[in-house]
Amino acid sequence: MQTPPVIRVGEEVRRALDDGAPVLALESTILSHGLPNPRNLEVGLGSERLVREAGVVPATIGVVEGVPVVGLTAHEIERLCTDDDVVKVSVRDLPIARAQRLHGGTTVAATAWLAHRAGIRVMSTGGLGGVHRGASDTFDESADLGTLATTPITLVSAGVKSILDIGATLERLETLNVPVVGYRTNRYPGFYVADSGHALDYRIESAVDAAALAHARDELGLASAVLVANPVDASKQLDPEFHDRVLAEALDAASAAGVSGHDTTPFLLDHMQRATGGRSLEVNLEVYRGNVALGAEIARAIAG
Ligand code: PSU
Ligand code: MN
Repeated sequence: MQTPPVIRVGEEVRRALDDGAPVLALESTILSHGLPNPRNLEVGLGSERLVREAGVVPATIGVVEGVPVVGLTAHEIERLCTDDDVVKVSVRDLPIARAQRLHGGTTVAATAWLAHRAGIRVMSTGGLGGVHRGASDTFDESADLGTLATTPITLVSAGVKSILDIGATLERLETLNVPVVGYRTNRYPGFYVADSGHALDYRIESAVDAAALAHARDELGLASAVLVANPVDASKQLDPEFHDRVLAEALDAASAAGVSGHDTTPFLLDHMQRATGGRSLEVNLEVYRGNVALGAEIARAIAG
């Protein structure tokens, strides 16, 4: 039996990387586990189109039959969006998926790790994983944080969702030596809302500033990712008061229903979606589009 490649890099991505052309990595857990079908497929293919229109080669990353793929084909993206045998793959799941030939959507952690190994410098996501509420008891903190501490990539996100403990997440990023800058803001965004209520010490004004920051990190030989926090446009955010009320209701409902552990996030997101009449999903898509567009701009600035 032939041994599968360790990482399969798509033809177009390989050529772009060889030529020093800009490439933007995109995650796939958002497709396999984060968005409902068929919106996930529209988002998966639509964001690749957006990246191309910006003159950048998209590299959606995922796992196909155990093989990590950097630059999934449209057919493979469709499979991750529609099949129900697709698992959520963070870094620790890569060997299991490989040995058992599983299909997987990769988290920010696994996507960043694979992108960096393939030589990609920039990636976009919607919301970053972080520290869960109650983590001081449960120890539930996303592997995204630890992985970003040792993966020198530039990551564009709209912060972490407010269902997490945002203050604790920012503290952990500080401990892990991960620089965080606001894109044209000094406020850390709260995914659905432009301002999470937490301040940032530093901001950048342009994609060129982000490229300069990544370059400085490389010159210093630091291994950490650079996080660019890109808020949703204030005119498109969930009304902050409405957001706070719905979130409080969702948290109450979760505790009343005795939901805990890995079931908590899907429960809260589903509750938010129903309680906002689908508005939270629309904001989610808007946020993601914005991050993909900015990521493409940064990829171009870095490729120079
Ligand atoms: N945040 C969201 N939606 C998502 C995710 C995060 O609002 O789908 C995904 C991302 O892929 C992220 C992962 O990397 O969940 C984090 O999961 P965990 O907390 O299990 O590490
Ligand atoms: Mn977890």
